[in-house]
Amino acid sequence: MRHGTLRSPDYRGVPVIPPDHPRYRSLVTRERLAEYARSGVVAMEGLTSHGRGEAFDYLIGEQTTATARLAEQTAAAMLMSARHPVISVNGNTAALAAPEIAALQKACGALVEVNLFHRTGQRVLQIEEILRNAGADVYSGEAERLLPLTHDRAWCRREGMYSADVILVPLEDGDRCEALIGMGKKVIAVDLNPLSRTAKTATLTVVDEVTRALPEIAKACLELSPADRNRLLASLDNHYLLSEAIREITLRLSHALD
Ligand code: PTJ
Repeated sequence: MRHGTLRSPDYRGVPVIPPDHPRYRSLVTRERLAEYARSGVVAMEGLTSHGRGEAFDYLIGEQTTATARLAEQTAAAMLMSARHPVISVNGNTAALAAPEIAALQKACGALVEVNLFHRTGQRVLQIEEILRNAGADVYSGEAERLLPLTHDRAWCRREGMYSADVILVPLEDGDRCEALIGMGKKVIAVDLNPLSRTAKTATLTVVDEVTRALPEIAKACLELSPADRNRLLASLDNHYLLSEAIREITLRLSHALD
């Protein structure tokens, strides 16, 4: 399986999705997720998460909005100013964006750690391998049940997520975000749904598709000056960013049939 390229998975020696299909990119992404679900990397439940994400991506026009770009720059400022930044990766994120995770790690120096809701030892190893094959340096020490959660997202590494001050959590469910905030950490969410519990709980939410968001954050990490970073951090207002994301969606909907 190749990562980061838009190749149609070819089970029988014939391309399943013709490249001239108007929804080629979206269909190939679905095929990729389905294949990863069959191999156990993506949880079956992750397919429904992807469908929800697709629906919200339609609503923002399948593009990075002005508000998302501001959030991406602010995310870069948070990562670059952190003492111990960590990028948390689950099955969906690894399947969709392993090369983008590796590139962001290179740009900001964060530690990359796998953290799963539907956790099995086998899935952790599979996802770590995908990340390593994509060029990421994965932190994979002994995991312990360290986060105040009753489900398996509680498992993390003492020197990793548990000690982090800033954590990037793409495609998250709300519980852990809340727990991390309760532990005094700053959480950056990447979530196409501006109404989700994660989006509302995080310190900063990037309402953008993960494969668009991560390269924008990486680019900003390399480009922002210390003065830019300070300005972005001083004006961080997640309520404003979410209201603007909802306003952009409402505006698009009101002109949808023009
Ligand atoms: O791999 P595991 O076991 O850790 O499980 C991962 C999933 C994704 C199943 C788990 O975290 C989960 O159930 O997540 P939720 O609660 O469905 O939330 C995922 C959020 O990500 C939803 O609000 C979606 O709108 C959003 N989302 C889905 N795909 C994308 C996305 N946001 C950005 N880019 C996407 N491609």
